[in-house]
Amino acid sequence: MRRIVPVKALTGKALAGTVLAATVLAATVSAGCGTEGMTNTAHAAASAATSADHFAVERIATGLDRPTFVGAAPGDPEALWVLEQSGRVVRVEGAERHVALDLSDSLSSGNERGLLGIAFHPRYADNGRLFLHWTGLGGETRVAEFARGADGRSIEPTLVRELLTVAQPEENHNGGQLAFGPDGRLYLGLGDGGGAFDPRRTAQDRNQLLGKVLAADVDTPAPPPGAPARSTGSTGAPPPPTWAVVLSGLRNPWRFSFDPALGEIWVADVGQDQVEEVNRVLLEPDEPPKNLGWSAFEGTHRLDGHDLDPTGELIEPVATYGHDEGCSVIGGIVYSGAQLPGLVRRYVFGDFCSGTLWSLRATPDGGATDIREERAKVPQLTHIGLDGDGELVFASAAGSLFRAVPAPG
Ligand SMILES: [Ca+2]
Repeated sequence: MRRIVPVKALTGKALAGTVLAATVLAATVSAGCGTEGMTNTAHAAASAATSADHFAVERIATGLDRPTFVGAAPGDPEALWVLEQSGRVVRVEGAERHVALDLSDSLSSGNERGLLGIAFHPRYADNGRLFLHWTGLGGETRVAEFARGADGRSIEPTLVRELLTVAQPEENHNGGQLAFGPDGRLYLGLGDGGGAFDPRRTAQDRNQLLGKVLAADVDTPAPPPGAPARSTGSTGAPPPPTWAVVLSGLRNPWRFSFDPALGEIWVADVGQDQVEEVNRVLLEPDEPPKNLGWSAFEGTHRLDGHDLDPTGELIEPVATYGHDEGCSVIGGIVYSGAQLPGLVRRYVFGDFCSGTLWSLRATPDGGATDIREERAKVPQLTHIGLDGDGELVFASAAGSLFRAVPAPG
Protein backbone atom coordinates (compact mmCIF):
# COMPACT_ATOMS: atom_id res chain seq x y z
CA MET A 1 0.00 0.00 0.00
CA ARG A 2 1.27 3.43 -0.82
CA ARG A 3 1.27 6.17 1.68
CA ILE A 4 1.38 9.89 1.61
CA VAL A 5 3.43 11.97 3.92
CA PRO A 6 2.39 15.57 4.05
CA VAL A 7 5.11 18.09 3.54
CA LYS A 8 8.02 18.19 5.95
CA ALA A 9 7.51 14.73 7.36
CA LEU A 10 9.55 13.43 4.45
CA THR A 11 12.66 15.13 5.65
CA GLY A 12 15.29 12.74 6.87
CA LYS A 13 13.04 9.71 6.73
CA ALA A 14 13.33 6.83 4.32
CA LEU A 15 9.81 6.27 3.06
CA ALA A 16 10.08 4.36 -0.17
CA GLY A 17 7.06 4.56 -2.39
CA THR A 18 5.82 7.75 -0.85
CA VAL A 19 3.63 9.84 -3.06
CA LEU A 20 3.48 13.53 -2.48
CA ALA A 21 1.59 16.24 -4.24
CA ALA A 22 1.01 19.12 -1.91
CA THR A 23 0.08 22.69 -2.33
CA VAL A 24 1.51 24.66 0.50
CA LEU A 25 0.67 28.23 1.13
CA ALA A 26 3.31 29.15 3.61
CA ALA A 27 1.93 32.60 4.15
CA THR A 28 -1.17 31.21 5.79
CA VAL A 29 0.56 28.90 8.18
CA SER A 30 -0.26 29.83 11.74
CA ALA A 31 2.15 30.48 14.54
CA GLY A 32 3.44 27.38 16.20
CA CYS A 33 3.34 25.32 13.05
CA GLY A 34 6.68 24.80 11.37
CA THR A 35 6.89 26.46 8.01
CA GLU A 36 10.52 26.23 7.03
CA GLY A 37 10.48 22.74 5.60
CA MET A 38 7.20 23.11 3.87
CA THR A 39 8.30 25.57 1.29
CA ASN A 40 10.92 23.31 -0.17
CA THR A 41 8.51 20.47 -0.38
CA ALA A 42 5.96 22.64 -2.04
CA HIS A 43 8.42 23.66 -4.71
CA ALA A 44 9.17 20.05 -5.40
CA ALA A 45 5.58 18.94 -5.46
CA ALA A 46 3.42 18.93 -8.53
CA SER A 47 -0.05 20.12 -7.73
CA ALA A 48 -3.04 20.67 -9.88
CA ALA A 49 -4.92 22.49 -7.14
CA THR A 50 -6.13 25.92 -8.08
CA SER A 51 -7.73 28.66 -6.09
CA ALA A 52 -11.15 27.27 -6.93
CA ASP A 53 -10.24 23.95 -5.35
CA HIS A 54 -9.75 25.46 -1.94
CA PHE A 55 -12.24 26.58 0.62
CA ALA A 56 -12.45 29.13 3.39
CA VAL A 57 -13.96 28.73 6.83
CA GLU A 58 -16.51 31.05 8.31
CA ARG A 59 -17.19 31.25 12.03
CA ILE A 60 -20.85 30.51 12.72
CA ALA A 61 -21.00 30.26 16.51
CA THR A 62 -18.93 31.19 19.54
CA GLY A 63 -19.13 30.83 23.30
CA LEU A 64 -19.51 27.06 23.45
CA ASP A 65 -17.66 25.12 26.15
CA ARG A 66 -14.97 23.09 24.43
CA PRO A 67 -17.16 21.55 21.73
CA THR A 68 -16.13 18.03 20.75
CA PHE A 69 -18.69 17.38 18.04
CA VAL A 70 -20.82 19.23 15.52
CA GLY A 71 -23.22 17.65 13.07
CA ALA A 72 -26.81 17.27 11.96
CA ALA A 73 -29.58 14.92 13.02
CA PRO A 74 -31.67 13.11 10.41
CA GLY A 75 -34.94 14.95 9.88
CA ASP A 76 -33.64 18.14 11.54
CA PRO A 77 -31.69 19.73 8.69
CA GLU A 78 -31.76 23.33 9.87
CA ALA A 79 -30.06 22.67 13.20
CA LEU A 80 -26.55 21.77 14.29
CA TRP A 81 -26.12 19.47 17.25
CA VAL A 82 -23.07 20.17 19.39
CA LEU A 83 -21.43 18.29 22.22
CA GLU A 84 -19.64 20.27 24.91
CA GLN A 85 -16.87 18.35 26.61
CA SER A 86 -18.23 19.31 30.04
CA GLY A 87 -21.47 17.49 29.38
CA ARG A 88 -24.10 19.47 27.52
CA VAL A 89 -25.74 18.57 24.24
CA VAL A 90 -26.64 21.85 22.56
CA ARG A 91 -28.93 22.27 19.57
CA VAL A 92 -27.98 25.36 17.56
CA GLU A 93 -30.35 26.79 15.00
CA GLY A 94 -29.24 30.15 13.70
CA ALA A 95 -28.85 32.42 16.72
CA GLU A 96 -30.98 30.18 18.91
CA ARG A 97 -29.41 27.72 21.32
CA HIS A 98 -31.18 25.08 23.25
CA VAL A 99 -29.61 22.77 25.82
CA ALA A 100 -31.11 19.46 24.75
CA LEU A 101 -29.49 17.47 27.56
CA ASP A 102 -27.10 18.19 30.41
CA LEU A 103 -25.01 15.26 31.65
CA SER A 104 -22.50 17.42 33.49
CA ASP A 105 -23.47 16.04 36.90
CA SER A 106 -22.85 12.47 35.81
CA LEU A 107 -19.56 12.66 33.94
CA SER A 108 -15.95 13.51 34.53
CA SER A 109 -14.50 16.08 32.19
CA GLY A 110 -11.14 17.54 31.35
CA ASN A 111 -8.03 16.43 29.50
CA GLU A 112 -9.40 13.73 27.17
CA ARG A 113 -12.45 12.96 29.28
CA GLY A 114 -16.00 14.20 29.01
CA LEU A 115 -18.85 14.06 26.53
CA LEU A 116 -17.06 12.60 23.54
CA GLY A 117 -19.46 11.16 20.97
CA ILE A 118 -23.04 11.16 19.69
CA ALA A 119 -24.74 9.13 16.99
CA PHE A 120 -28.26 9.53 15.74
CA HIS A 121 -29.99 6.37 14.59
CA PRO A 122 -30.25 6.31 10.78
CA ARG A 123 -34.05 6.39 11.23
CA TYR A 124 -33.90 9.04 13.98
CA ALA A 125 -36.42 11.17 12.10
CA ASP A 126 -39.00 8.44 12.72
CA ASN A 127 -37.85 6.67 15.90
CA GLY A 128 -36.06 9.44 17.87
CA ARG A 129 -33.27 7.06 18.99
CA LEU A 130 -29.82 8.45 19.69
CA PHE A 131 -26.65 7.29 21.43
CA LEU A 132 -24.05 9.05 23.54
CA HIS A 133 -20.50 8.24 24.62
CA TRP A 134 -19.08 9.91 27.71
CA THR A 135 -16.68 9.42 30.61
CA GLY A 136 -18.43 8.32 33.80
CA LEU A 137 -17.75 9.72 37.24
CA GLY A 138 -15.25 6.95 37.89
CA GLY A 139 -13.38 7.65 34.67
CA GLU A 140 -14.97 4.73 32.87
CA THR A 141 -16.20 4.72 29.28
CA ARG A 142 -19.97 4.73 29.05
CA VAL A 143 -22.21 4.34 26.02
CA ALA A 144 -25.99 4.49 26.34
CA GLU A 145 -29.13 4.93 24.31
CA PHE A 146 -31.35 7.95 24.77
CA ALA A 147 -34.64 9.11 23.29
CA ARG A 148 -35.76 12.34 21.70
CA GLY A 149 -37.95 14.44 23.98
CA ALA A 150 -41.56 15.29 23.33
CA ASP A 151 -40.71 18.82 22.19
CA GLY A 152 -38.68 17.38 19.32
CA ARG A 153 -35.54 19.34 20.18
CA SER A 154 -34.63 17.96 23.60
CA ILE A 155 -33.35 14.60 24.79
CA GLU A 156 -35.14 12.71 27.55
CA PRO A 157 -32.80 12.90 30.57
CA THR A 158 -33.46 9.32 31.63
CA LEU A 159 -31.42 6.97 29.49
CA VAL A 160 -33.20 4.19 27.65
CA ARG A 161 -30.54 1.56 28.25
CA GLU A 162 -26.86 1.12 28.91
CA LEU A 163 -24.94 -0.24 25.95
CA LEU A 164 -21.39 -0.48 27.26
CA THR A 165 -19.22 0.29 30.26
CA VAL A 166 -15.45 -0.13 30.03
CA ALA A 167 -13.00 0.60 32.83
CA GLN A 168 -10.29 3.10 31.86
CA PRO A 169 -6.95 2.70 33.61
CA GLU A 170 -5.71 6.21 32.73
CA GLU A 171 -7.23 9.61 32.02
CA ASN A 172 -6.10 9.74 28.40
CA HIS A 173 -6.84 7.69 25.28
CA ASN A 174 -10.55 7.23 25.75
CA GLY A 175 -11.33 7.21 22.05
CA GLY A 176 -14.47 9.15 21.26
CA GLN A 177 -16.22 8.60 17.96
CA LEU A 178 -19.63 7.01 17.88
CA ALA A 179 -21.21 6.55 14.42
CA PHE A 180 -23.48 4.29 12.44
CA GLY A 181 -21.79 2.34 9.69
CA PRO A 182 -23.16 1.52 6.27
CA ASP A 183 -24.14 -1.90 7.64
CA GLY A 184 -26.48 -0.26 10.15
CA ARG A 185 -24.34 -1.18 13.16
CA LEU A 186 -23.22 1.33 15.78
CA TYR A 187 -19.44 1.80 15.80
CA LEU A 188 -17.30 3.05 18.69
CA GLY A 189 -13.61 3.93 18.85
CA LEU A 190 -11.74 3.15 22.08
CA GLY A 191 -8.15 4.09 22.86
CA ASP A 192 -5.54 1.78 24.35
CA GLY A 193 -6.32 2.73 27.94
CA GLY A 194 -3.74 5.47 28.16
CA GLY A 195 -0.29 6.08 29.43
CA ALA A 196 2.58 6.09 26.97
CA PHE A 197 3.44 3.33 24.51
CA ASP A 198 0.45 1.17 25.52
CA PRO A 199 1.99 -0.08 28.79
CA ARG A 200 -0.72 -2.73 29.22
CA ARG A 201 -0.40 -3.92 25.60
CA THR A 202 -4.13 -3.74 25.10
CA ALA A 203 -4.21 -2.68 21.45
CA GLN A 204 -2.70 -5.92 20.14
CA ASP A 205 -4.75 -8.07 22.52
CA ARG A 206 -7.81 -9.22 20.61
CA ASN A 207 -9.54 -10.20 23.84
CA GLN A 208 -9.65 -6.64 25.14
CA LEU A 209 -11.98 -3.88 24.04
CA LEU A 210 -9.37 -1.15 24.55
CA GLY A 211 -7.38 -0.08 21.51
CA LYS A 212 -10.13 -1.13 19.13
CA VAL A 213 -12.94 -0.02 16.87
CA LEU A 214 -16.02 -1.94 17.97
CA ALA A 215 -19.46 -2.43 16.45
CA ALA A 216 -22.82 -3.53 17.82
CA ASP A 217 -26.20 -4.25 16.32
CA VAL A 218 -28.54 -2.04 18.33
CA ASP A 219 -31.65 -3.02 16.37
CA THR A 220 -31.86 -6.74 17.10
CA PRO A 221 -31.04 -7.51 20.74
CA ALA A 222 -31.02 -11.27 20.04
CA PRO A 223 -31.01 -12.85 23.49
CA PRO A 224 -28.81 -15.92 23.92
CA PRO A 225 -30.20 -19.12 22.39
CA GLY A 226 -32.70 -20.78 24.68
CA ALA A 227 -32.74 -17.87 27.12
CA PRO A 228 -35.95 -16.00 27.74
CA ALA A 229 -35.92 -12.38 26.70
CA ARG A 230 -34.90 -10.29 29.68
CA SER A 231 -35.21 -6.66 30.46
CA THR A 232 -32.79 -4.33 32.16
CA GLY A 233 -35.44 -2.47 34.07
CA SER A 234 -39.03 -1.54 34.39
CA THR A 235 -38.95 0.15 31.04
CA GLY A 236 -38.67 -3.20 29.34
CA ALA A 237 -35.57 -2.05 27.50
CA PRO A 238 -33.76 -4.75 25.57
CA PRO A 239 -30.49 -6.06 27.00
CA PRO A 240 -27.17 -4.51 25.99
CA PRO A 241 -25.91 -5.66 22.61
CA THR A 242 -22.77 -7.65 22.00
CA TRP A 243 -19.83 -5.56 20.85
CA ALA A 244 -17.63 -7.11 18.19
CA VAL A 245 -14.06 -6.05 17.46
CA VAL A 246 -13.90 -4.59 13.94
CA LEU A 247 -10.37 -3.15 14.01
CA SER A 248 -7.49 -3.71 16.41
CA GLY A 249 -4.14 -2.01 16.92
CA LEU A 250 -5.32 1.49 17.71
CA ARG A 251 -3.77 3.99 20.08
CA ASN A 252 -6.53 6.60 20.27
CA PRO A 253 -9.02 6.62 17.39
CA TRP A 254 -10.58 9.94 18.36
CA ARG A 255 -12.44 10.37 15.08
CA PHE A 256 -13.42 8.04 12.24
CA SER A 257 -16.00 8.14 9.48
CA PHE A 258 -17.42 6.00 6.72
CA ASP A 259 -17.40 6.21 2.98
CA PRO A 260 -20.63 4.30 2.27
CA ALA A 261 -20.05 4.43 -1.48
CA LEU A 262 -17.03 2.15 -1.13
CA GLY A 263 -17.89 0.36 2.11
CA GLU A 264 -14.83 1.84 3.81
CA ILE A 265 -13.95 3.28 7.18
CA TRP A 266 -11.43 6.11 7.53
CA VAL A 267 -9.75 6.05 10.92
CA ALA A 268 -7.35 8.68 12.17
CA ASP A 269 -5.18 7.33 14.97
CA VAL A 270 -3.47 9.82 17.26
CA GLY A 271 0.26 9.14 17.53
CA GLN A 272 2.72 8.89 20.40
CA ASP A 273 5.85 10.99 19.94
CA GLN A 274 6.38 10.99 16.21
CA VAL A 275 3.65 10.06 13.77
CA GLU A 276 0.00 10.99 13.24
CA GLU A 277 -1.79 8.69 10.84
CA VAL A 278 -4.81 8.31 8.60
CA ASN A 279 -6.01 4.82 7.74
CA ARG A 280 -8.39 3.76 4.99
CA VAL A 281 -9.85 0.29 5.55
CA LEU A 282 -12.28 -1.78 3.51
CA LEU A 283 -15.01 -3.14 5.77
CA GLU A 284 -15.03 -6.92 5.43
CA PRO A 285 -17.07 -8.27 8.33
CA ASP A 286 -16.41 -11.91 7.43
CA GLU A 287 -12.64 -11.43 7.78
CA PRO A 288 -10.74 -11.40 11.09
CA PRO A 289 -10.42 -7.91 12.56
CA LYS A 290 -7.84 -5.95 10.62
CA ASN A 291 -4.87 -4.74 12.59
CA LEU A 292 -3.82 -1.10 12.40
CA GLY A 293 -0.52 -1.86 14.02
CA TRP A 294 -0.28 0.00 17.34
CA SER A 295 1.70 -0.55 19.52
CA ALA A 296 3.93 -2.71 17.36
CA PHE A 297 4.00 0.21 14.94
CA GLU A 298 3.72 3.96 15.30
CA GLY A 299 2.81 4.89 11.74
CA THR A 300 5.21 2.68 9.80
CA HIS A 301 7.89 2.84 12.49
CA ARG A 302 8.38 -0.52 14.25
CA LEU A 303 8.59 -0.23 18.02
CA ASP A 304 11.02 -2.58 19.72
CA GLY A 305 9.64 -4.82 22.40
CA HIS A 306 6.05 -4.62 21.21
CA ASP A 307 4.61 -7.84 19.76
CA LEU A 308 2.36 -7.84 16.72
CA ASP A 309 -0.75 -10.02 16.75
CA PRO A 310 -0.36 -12.03 13.52
CA THR A 311 -4.08 -12.59 12.95
CA GLY A 312 -5.92 -10.16 10.72
CA GLU A 313 -4.54 -8.14 7.86
CA LEU A 314 -1.96 -5.55 8.90
CA ILE A 315 -3.05 -2.13 7.65
CA GLU A 316 -0.52 0.59 6.97
CA PRO A 317 -1.66 4.19 7.07
CA VAL A 318 -2.36 5.96 3.77
CA ALA A 319 -1.17 9.28 5.15
CA THR A 320 1.12 10.24 7.99
CA TYR A 321 2.74 13.40 9.28
CA GLY A 322 5.23 14.21 11.94
CA HIS A 323 5.00 16.35 15.02
CA ASP A 324 6.57 19.26 13.23
CA GLU A 325 3.16 19.53 11.50
CA GLY A 326 0.91 19.08 14.49
CA CYS A 327 0.29 16.88 17.50
CA SER A 328 -3.09 15.13 17.27
CA VAL A 329 -4.74 14.11 14.04
CA ILE A 330 -8.46 14.84 13.77
CA GLY A 331 -10.10 12.38 11.42
CA GLY A 332 -12.49 13.89 8.93
CA ILE A 333 -14.81 12.85 6.20
CA VAL A 334 -15.06 12.09 2.48
CA TYR A 335 -16.82 15.15 1.12
CA SER A 336 -19.77 14.70 -1.20
CA GLY A 337 -21.58 18.01 -0.84
CA ALA A 338 -22.65 20.50 -3.50
CA GLN A 339 -21.04 23.75 -2.42
CA LEU A 340 -17.38 22.85 -2.96
CA PRO A 341 -17.02 20.99 -6.27
CA GLY A 342 -13.23 20.98 -6.01
CA LEU A 343 -13.49 18.93 -2.85
CA VAL A 344 -15.91 16.24 -3.99
CA ARG A 345 -14.74 12.71 -3.15
CA ARG A 346 -11.77 14.07 -1.23
CA TYR A 347 -11.11 13.06 2.37
CA VAL A 348 -10.70 16.15 4.56
CA PHE A 349 -8.85 15.91 7.87
CA GLY A 350 -6.83 18.12 10.20
CA ASP A 351 -4.76 18.55 13.34
CA PHE A 352 -5.74 19.82 16.77
CA CYS A 353 -2.53 21.67 17.59
CA SER A 354 -1.63 23.35 14.31
CA GLY A 355 -5.20 23.78 13.10
CA THR A 356 -4.00 22.68 9.69
CA LEU A 357 -6.51 21.09 7.34
CA TRP A 358 -5.52 18.74 4.55
CA SER A 359 -7.43 16.86 1.88
CA LEU A 360 -6.48 13.85 -0.21
CA ARG A 361 -7.99 11.63 -2.83
CA ALA A 362 -8.50 7.89 -2.53
CA THR A 363 -6.96 5.71 -5.22
CA PRO A 364 -8.52 2.55 -6.70
CA ASP A 365 -5.82 0.38 -5.11
CA GLY A 366 -6.85 1.28 -1.58
CA GLY A 367 -4.29 4.02 -1.06
CA ALA A 368 -4.40 7.76 -1.33
CA THR A 369 -2.80 10.44 -3.44
CA ASP A 370 -2.85 14.14 -4.24
CA ILE A 371 -2.68 15.36 -0.68
CA ARG A 372 -2.87 19.08 -0.29
CA GLU A 373 -2.73 21.45 2.60
CA GLU A 374 -5.83 23.57 2.55
CA ARG A 375 -5.66 27.32 2.98
CA ALA A 376 -8.21 27.35 5.76
CA LYS A 377 -7.31 26.57 9.34
CA VAL A 378 -9.36 25.77 12.41
CA PRO A 379 -7.43 26.34 15.63
CA GLN A 380 -7.91 23.64 18.28
CA LEU A 381 -9.87 21.56 15.81
CA THR A 382 -11.75 18.72 17.50
CA HIS A 383 -14.30 17.51 14.97
CA ILE A 384 -15.17 17.68 11.28
CA GLY A 385 -18.81 16.95 10.55
CA LEU A 386 -21.62 17.61 8.11
CA ASP A 387 -24.57 19.95 8.35
CA GLY A 388 -28.03 19.04 7.13
CA ASP A 389 -27.06 19.84 3.55
CA GLY A 390 -23.97 17.64 3.66
CA GLU A 391 -21.60 20.60 3.88
CA LEU A 392 -18.53 20.63 6.11
CA VAL A 393 -18.71 22.03 9.63
CA PHE A 394 -15.92 22.19 12.19
CA ALA A 395 -15.74 22.35 15.98
CA SER A 396 -12.93 24.10 17.83
CA ALA A 397 -12.15 23.51 21.49
CA ALA A 398 -11.63 27.25 21.72
CA GLY A 399 -15.42 27.47 21.71
CA SER A 400 -16.37 28.13 18.11
CA LEU A 401 -18.04 26.40 15.21
CA PHE A 402 -17.06 27.01 11.62
CA ARG A 403 -18.40 26.03 8.23
CA ALA A 404 -16.61 25.61 4.94
CA VAL A 405 -17.47 28.09 2.23
CA PRO A 406 -16.06 28.67 -1.26
CA ALA A 407 -12.77 30.52 -1.18
CA PRO A 408 -13.05 34.16 -2.22
CA GLY A 409 -11.80 34.97 -5.68
CA1 LIG B 1 -1.40 2.41 12.91
